[in-house]
Amino acid sequence: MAIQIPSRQLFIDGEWRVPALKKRIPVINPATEETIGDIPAATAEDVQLAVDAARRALTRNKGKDWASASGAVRAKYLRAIAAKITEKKSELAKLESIDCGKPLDEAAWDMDDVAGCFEYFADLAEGLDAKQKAPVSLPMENFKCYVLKEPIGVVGLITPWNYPLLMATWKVAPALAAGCTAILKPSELASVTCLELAEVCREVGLPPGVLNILTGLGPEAGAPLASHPNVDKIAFTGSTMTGSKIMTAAAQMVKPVTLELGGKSPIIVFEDVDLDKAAEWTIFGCFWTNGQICSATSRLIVHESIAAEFLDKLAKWTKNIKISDPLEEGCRLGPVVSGGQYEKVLKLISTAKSEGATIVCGGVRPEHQKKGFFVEPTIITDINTSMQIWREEVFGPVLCVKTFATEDEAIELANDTHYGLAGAVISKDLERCDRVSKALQAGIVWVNCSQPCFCQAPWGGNKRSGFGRELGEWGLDNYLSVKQITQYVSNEPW
Ligand code: TXE
Repeated sequence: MAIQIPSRQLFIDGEWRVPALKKRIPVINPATEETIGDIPAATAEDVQLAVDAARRALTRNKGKDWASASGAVRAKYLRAIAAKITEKKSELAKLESIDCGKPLDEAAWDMDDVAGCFEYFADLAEGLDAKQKAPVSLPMENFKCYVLKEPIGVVGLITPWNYPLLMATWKVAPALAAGCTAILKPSELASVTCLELAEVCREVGLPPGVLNILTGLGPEAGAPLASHPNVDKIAFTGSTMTGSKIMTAAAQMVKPVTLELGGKSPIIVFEDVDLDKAAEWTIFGCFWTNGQICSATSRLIVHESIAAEFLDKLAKWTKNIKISDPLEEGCRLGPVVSGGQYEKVLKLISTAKSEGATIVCGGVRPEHQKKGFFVEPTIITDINTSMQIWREEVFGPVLCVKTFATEDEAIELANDTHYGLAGAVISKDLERCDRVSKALQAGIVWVNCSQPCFCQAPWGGNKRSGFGRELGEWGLDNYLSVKQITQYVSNEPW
């Protein structure tokens, strides 16, 4: 019998609640196509209950609410959550793996990152106490001014399926650290570990209503959250199209949003590189998590003098990537997340082929995988820059290759996209790396590597990849509102 996931309900006001319409969504293991359980489907009525609970938790009895608790108190809960995640790491990793198709090792690393992120924002929550009442120097001596950083309020957090628990944590941890209360709406394609986060919150005794978790479909659960008048801010990671809808809904209420959207990031490989090292980063940067990373460096721009040799090496190594059930030892590439995503990836590849591109390797389902949404890692050449495969986010294991002759040409190719999330430059010449880093239109640039991510450093993009920065101090600021308090101190009569 297939492994089953725990049966859970919606998490509202510190309790499990059956969804108002009693609907549930089946959960499919993408490696086997078997149904392994189901998750509750929230609708507008459940959103209302969750928003009310979050508002009560924010403003409950004076002094006992989440917003005015000290950063040190909030940090205690965040650390307790981190400790529980670590305790349950192998169970959570396995659930993540069967829910979204991620190799088990990678899912386990994600759980370490989740715990690390809660710990990191616990530190920042403690630090906030000391930063309150920061003085502002004014040019008139009979006025004194200081600044308070206050939680924005009740926040809606809408997250995707590629790093289900980690992407939720990138939002939940800073929001709670800042003193906000939250409603998390994970992706209907991978919600299982987010429901386990609810169980963790219950176990550590997080006050009711501080974090509410509503699983469900985007239009039915996400949309009413984004447009709710009593939600003070929305943070979203997902597609550019849905991000635009969320921004439109938020605009009706003049509600702040942060948007982390799609990408089509370049990796520029110059002629002076160590080919082995450059190949390792190119493969990792595009095929890690099956290419289902918003920052995947999926457009390889390689110097024409090394292109043939480099491509040979890439193709040879790519063919050796172990594709298997993600729970199998040594798996490096599992299935993509769903049947829909599988169809999307294969269709983009076949369109590219029909437009004259060459498939160097991959492009099909692996022969040995009879079931599951598997796609072989794919390298494509003979591309022109107007092709869909070059311009659109694939969100699958597909690397597109173009060559360049000069540095200016490489930069022009790299920046010729609506997206602006990330980019990588590989060269031994660090001055050149510096020039190119500055010239790339992206929120994140990696030099001689691709994809390393640290919760201390800002994360986010430009152009249609969204705006706002998550992680680090910038991530905390997303959930804080700045208030100036200015006092007239003269003894002179009015
Ligand atoms: O994304 P959606 P999907 C890209 C990637 C992928 C494509 C489609 O190219 O192939 O998007 O994936 C919620 N109001 N990325 O359909 O729709 C939804 O329930 C409010 C890149 O999964 O953006 C989920 O929780 N919420 C990306 C979340 O939005 C709505 C990661 C993301 O789903 C909603 C994921 C609505 N009207 C996909 N409609 C990245 N940047 O990392 C949907 N949602």
